[in-house]
Amino acid sequence: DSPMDASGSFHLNDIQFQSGGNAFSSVEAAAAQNQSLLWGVYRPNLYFGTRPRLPNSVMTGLMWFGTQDYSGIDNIRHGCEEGDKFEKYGWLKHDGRSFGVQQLKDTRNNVELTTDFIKIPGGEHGGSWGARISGKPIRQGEPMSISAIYYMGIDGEGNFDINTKKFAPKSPVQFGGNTPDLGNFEFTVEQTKGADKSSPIHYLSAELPLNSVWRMKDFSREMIIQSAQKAQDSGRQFTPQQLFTLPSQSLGETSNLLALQMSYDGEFEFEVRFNSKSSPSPVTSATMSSGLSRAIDAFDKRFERTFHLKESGYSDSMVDFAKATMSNLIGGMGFFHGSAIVDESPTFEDGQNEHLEGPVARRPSPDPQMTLPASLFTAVPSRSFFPRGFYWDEGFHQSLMGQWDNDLSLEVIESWYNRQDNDGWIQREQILGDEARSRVPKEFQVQYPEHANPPTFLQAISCYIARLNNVTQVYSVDALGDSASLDHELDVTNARLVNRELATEYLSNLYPKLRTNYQWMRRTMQGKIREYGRHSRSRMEGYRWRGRTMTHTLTSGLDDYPRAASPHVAELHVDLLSWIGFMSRNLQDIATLIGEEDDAEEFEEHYANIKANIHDLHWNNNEKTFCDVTVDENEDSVHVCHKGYVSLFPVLMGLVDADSDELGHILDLMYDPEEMWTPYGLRSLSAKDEFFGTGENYWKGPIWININYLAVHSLKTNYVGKGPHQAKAKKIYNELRDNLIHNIFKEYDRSGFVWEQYNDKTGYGQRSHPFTGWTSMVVLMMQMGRAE
Ligand code: 6A9
Repeated sequence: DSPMDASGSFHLNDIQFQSGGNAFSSVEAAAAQNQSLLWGVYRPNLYFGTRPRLPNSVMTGLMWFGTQDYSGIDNIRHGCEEGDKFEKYGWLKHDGRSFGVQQLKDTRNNVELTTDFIKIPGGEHGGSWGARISGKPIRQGEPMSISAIYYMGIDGEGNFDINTKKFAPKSPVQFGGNTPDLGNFEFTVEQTKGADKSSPIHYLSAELPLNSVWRMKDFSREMIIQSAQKAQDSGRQFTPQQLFTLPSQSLGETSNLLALQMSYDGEFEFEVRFNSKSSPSPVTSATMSSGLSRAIDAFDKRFERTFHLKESGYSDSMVDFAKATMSNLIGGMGFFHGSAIVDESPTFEDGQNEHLEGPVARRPSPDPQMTLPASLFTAVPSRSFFPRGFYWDEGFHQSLMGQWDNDLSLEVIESWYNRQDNDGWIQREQILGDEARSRVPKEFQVQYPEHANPPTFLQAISCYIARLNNVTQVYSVDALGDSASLDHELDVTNARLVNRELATEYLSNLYPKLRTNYQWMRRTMQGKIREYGRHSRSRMEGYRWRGRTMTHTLTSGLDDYPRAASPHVAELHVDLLSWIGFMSRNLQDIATLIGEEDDAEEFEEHYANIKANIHDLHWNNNEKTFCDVTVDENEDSVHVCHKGYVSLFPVLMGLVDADSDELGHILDLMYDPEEMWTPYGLRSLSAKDEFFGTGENYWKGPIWININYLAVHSLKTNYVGKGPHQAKAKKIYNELRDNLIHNIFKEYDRSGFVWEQYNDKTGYGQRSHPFTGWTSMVVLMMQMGRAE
């Protein structure tokens, strides 16, 4: 018997799991997660850097600069910067747990770098790992002179065993160390190509205070300039390579930092190996090589098994594009730790000062404070421009990542909900610690506890539930023999997918937080509804984004999208009501799953009321679209209609019935080239809107992939094959999906990157890059397939 009931929801307790399925106990599962996710390239703001998922511990990183002339020192490569003008960079393959392969083309320095990362599990401290860094000329025949610095530091308790009095590094450089949380370990740095025994290795050893390893670029540069000045004082002539070197000295009696500098003319390769002493299986050059080739092979097979792209007829280059896009999202995961800045001072009551703009003006006495340090494990929208966690971006990221590695994604989701305060608020932008803060202009640093952001994590969680549902079907059909051949063996990536107890435990632990967050949204974003629709029972369901200024509603995520001409407390936002309806429905599913029947009933009622109010409050029958609401001079409710993404939300969230007239009109709006349709995806604002393409033109025309993904996803799940508009829905689904995939791929091919948004006239990628945040939803769209 299928555990699904007629409505399509199912109960975890009814699921028959395959015996011999994942037999992890909950403690074992948690330990396995911690072990396999302890180490990573969790410093995504850097071109290459490693750290464990521990607050004050070992951090390593790579820097390099060109020595073909004397200006290279002013352009040390370290943090991902668009100004470095690489023609391409990013993880081509990365599985999130065991390995990654990255390629970087530093055009100005004529060097193509490869950074391979491989972990060798074993022991009690997250195992060992190795990095292999290699470089070769991009343009053969032209000179390539590179000075590379690799640094290893401890940002907290612990020491390196380096004899600071007489340290004379020679490849392989080997030294031990220890920290309270990693125990004893050993680092080895070995030059494997492009150097011989006589090649000098310059170094710097130091005893650094807490919270300074992240400043290594500035620190190294300063030391190099100092020693260059000394050298020049001697009156002799030096090549840039001879001149710009670390001073080869130790600052301090003991060491918690070692930087090694190796210089090359032409091809090179070196390895950095970290051996955990508790592990019986050491990482060596040979185990790295064999581990890497095994991991790459497994990755390719698993990618096809997960997404079936080759099988669906995609070319090799498109499959490689999909791999690189997902890998840079996963290789862009970070572990962040530190204080944020929050202003919890009271705001004016609604009704007072109702025309005041923005969070600062709304506070009689602003009081920004540093919070206690906290941690977050998350992917980031863009390694170069926004290398930190963003709430609504992350829900998209996890819809894809969960498909690849279920339990990794659940770790990230849990990490975010651990950032929720008792009221139910989660900071929209997670700027944790000085390193993260150093990338954010002052005026954007403060977070305000009345600021929300779209609840996309519920999308990620609903994807998890869909996967559970799928596994259930696989395991509950009679053909158990067949399902056994599927890869649901004891596997750390899907323990909480194939094991009923673990899934129940996870969702039951998460659920109270989801509910608190939902209640917080409903309470604090509550709107003032002036006119009740015909469904008086639904009068409460109307909402308004806080944190609005005349020109921006950052909290909505659609920053400069046009809203009512001036902010007003009687405004109602149709995208927000849709999001809250989306929450009600998803929470109902989750509550049902874990047996919270009463709650489920309550959510169901909210949902029905919201659906009614979407229509009653927000549908404009003259414009044939959904609109925001505000009041006019006479305080009468009026619609504010700017056709574009905001108008689509009720359809994006599946709140509009397949057989409604409204759906037909919204589909027409999408498909009209004079409004939203382009050959590259749906533009954010109708070309007919008075504000189209004006001002900052961020969400006033350009094409964004997150919203396009929601459109494609909703068309497929809610409207294709249903009701009187199904032919139109299918046509739009197929064409839109094709347009998006082909343009994003074409632009990747042309420019080397995926982008933050795409130009609605040319299809060109624009703004931040690489932006493998929600633009990576393209992989899910590839997987979705055509509707026949
Ligand atoms: C500015 C500038 C070096 C804007 O992808 C993250 C967010 C989205 O959540 C949002 O919907 N992006 C979108 O409208 C980028 C936000 C960057 C804000 C910080 C700092 C950096 O200067």
